[in-house]
Amino acid sequence: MRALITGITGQDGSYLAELLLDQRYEVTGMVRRSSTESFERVNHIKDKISLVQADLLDQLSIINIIEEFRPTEVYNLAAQSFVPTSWNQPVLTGQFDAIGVTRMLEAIKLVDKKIRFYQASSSEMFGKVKEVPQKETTSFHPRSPYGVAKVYGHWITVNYRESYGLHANSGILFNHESPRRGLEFVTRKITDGVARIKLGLSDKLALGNLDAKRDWGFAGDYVRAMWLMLQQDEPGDYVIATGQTHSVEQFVSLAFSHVDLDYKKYVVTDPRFVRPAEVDLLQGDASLAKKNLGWEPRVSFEELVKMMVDADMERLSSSTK
Ligand code: NAP
Ligand code: G4F
Repeated sequence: MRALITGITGQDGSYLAELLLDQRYEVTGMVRRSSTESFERVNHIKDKISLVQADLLDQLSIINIIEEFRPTEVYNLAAQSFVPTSWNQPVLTGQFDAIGVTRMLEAIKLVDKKIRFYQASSSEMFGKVKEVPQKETTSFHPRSPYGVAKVYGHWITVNYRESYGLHANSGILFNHESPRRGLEFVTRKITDGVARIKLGLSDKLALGNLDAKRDWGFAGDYVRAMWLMLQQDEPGDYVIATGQTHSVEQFVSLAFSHVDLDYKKYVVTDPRFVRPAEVDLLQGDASLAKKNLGWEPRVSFEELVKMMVDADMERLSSSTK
């Protein structure tokens, strides 16, 4: 089995590469050209994978990589994934997260229609939610250029499945986190902030809307669901979530209390981190994934928060020694 992962240098790409290597796949990662290479998240496995340059913006580079490597499975994880950036760079976000998906699908259609395809869709598509919890049949109402682009990516995946018979799958993943999460996302910003305050490197943490609620799971659990989707006889769309929702404030409170601190003494709100349109509440229903894929999350919310705080404490303690 040969897998091509776009976005291999990201949080999910690194966990998925580990999982596929364990299953004895040959793994190729698509990376975009940069003047400085930062492959931090995959450094520990770099001898076991191949990294090849191509870009979601460049159709020919995608065709070439698929033609040359001939993957049996393609996981399209690459994206401009930070919601606030999508208001500042809406056109680029659309190019990566919407049209980029069409480029991937066109390349597969051209080179080999038997290649199985995974699209990284998002619970941000539900936006101003129409029902609680959200499932595969819940209609979309995205609230950011990112969410809008992901809706396009989702439907073009469905469309290529229905039009050309591709084994094209859309995983509608709710927020998933880990010690490898980018520092700008709220969970990692909090756990990094907690560790800095505990170690005396900082004395406050500025956040935006503390009332927003998310269904947070562990990234290592969620990449297993991606792989399971591509092992089914029939392609499909699946919500992947824990089914539980917590507010940002609850995450903050648990993270601070894990190192015996009272968050009220350190957290300040800053309007710079408040969004023009908010997604107030996400809570997913993953019963279809449980039934068809046998997928269930293994790491609880409490375990996730503690894992992330502990990892940031360890990283920052060793860097200050
Ligand atoms: P991430 O850590 O931000 O990683 C994004 C990856 O995309 C990076 O490897 C990045 O490469 C790559 N990339 C961006 N633009 C590219 C381009 N033009 N050409 C090639 N590669 C490009 O994101 P993640 O959290 O792992 O998420 C993976 C995917 O799942 C994304 O599509 C995201 O939108 C989606 N998703 C994530 C979540 C979540 O909670 N994490 C939930 C639902 C859906 P560089 O290293 O060069 O920047
Ligand atoms: O961690 P966030 O930036 O993640 P968001 O916007 O939910 O998006 C993430 O999950 C999506 C799946 O639903 C993915 F598709 C997407 O790629 C990304 O991985 O923000 C979570 C919540 C928001 O409601 C935000 O307003 O936290 C709130 N928040 C409050 N203070 C903050 C902050 N978010 C950030 N990033 N920074 C803050 O200071």
